[in-house]
Amino acid sequence: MNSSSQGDEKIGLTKGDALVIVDLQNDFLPGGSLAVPGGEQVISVLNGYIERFARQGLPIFATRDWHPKNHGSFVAQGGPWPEHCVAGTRGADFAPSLHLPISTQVISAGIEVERDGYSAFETPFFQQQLEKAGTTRLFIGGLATDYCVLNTVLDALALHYRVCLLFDAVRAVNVKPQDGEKAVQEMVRRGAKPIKQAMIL
Ligand code: VGL
Ligand code: ZN
Repeated sequence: MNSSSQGDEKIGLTKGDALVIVDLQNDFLPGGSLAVPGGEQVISVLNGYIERFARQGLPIFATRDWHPKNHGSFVAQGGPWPEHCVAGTRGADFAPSLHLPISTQVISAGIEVERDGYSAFETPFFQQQLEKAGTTRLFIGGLATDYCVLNTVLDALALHYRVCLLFDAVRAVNVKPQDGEKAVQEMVRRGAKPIKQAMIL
């Protein structure tokens, strides 16, 4: 994706918009057990988006990976990942430098042993809260591009939400080097609009 494909188009935030920050948790950041390369770089960008949504009184959601100690995705259970984001541990806490307002609605995912929880929509509570807030357009960024961001965005599109992908505020695990790029391509192909902060009025 080059910058010209995002153009100089501007986007005004309006009623029905909501910000969704995916899994900005210590374990996905440097020093964490499943650190996403460059993950720390999205924090200041997300703080900028948070400020704009908060200023307009628009809802802000923060999802979190919130696993039981014996989660099926962990190596000890034969899964692909090191132990990460165990509910209640420091690694599962939101990044301290992420300035989440007190009104932020927290959505926990991956709480069942046998389910990956890669999409916040696996938690029915998420969609309920979106409907309650009259949300029609989601601005989604966070970690990781090729797992939780990808799955949350694809579910949102399947449920007919409009989706703006915060292209400047996502980073990929890249188990294979192109995974992040492919994930972005798939999200865009399915209808997500890649945006960057400067486009927001
Ligand atoms: C995630 C790998 C394992 C994510 C969660 O938040 O993208 N990735 N669990
Ligand atoms: Zn996980």
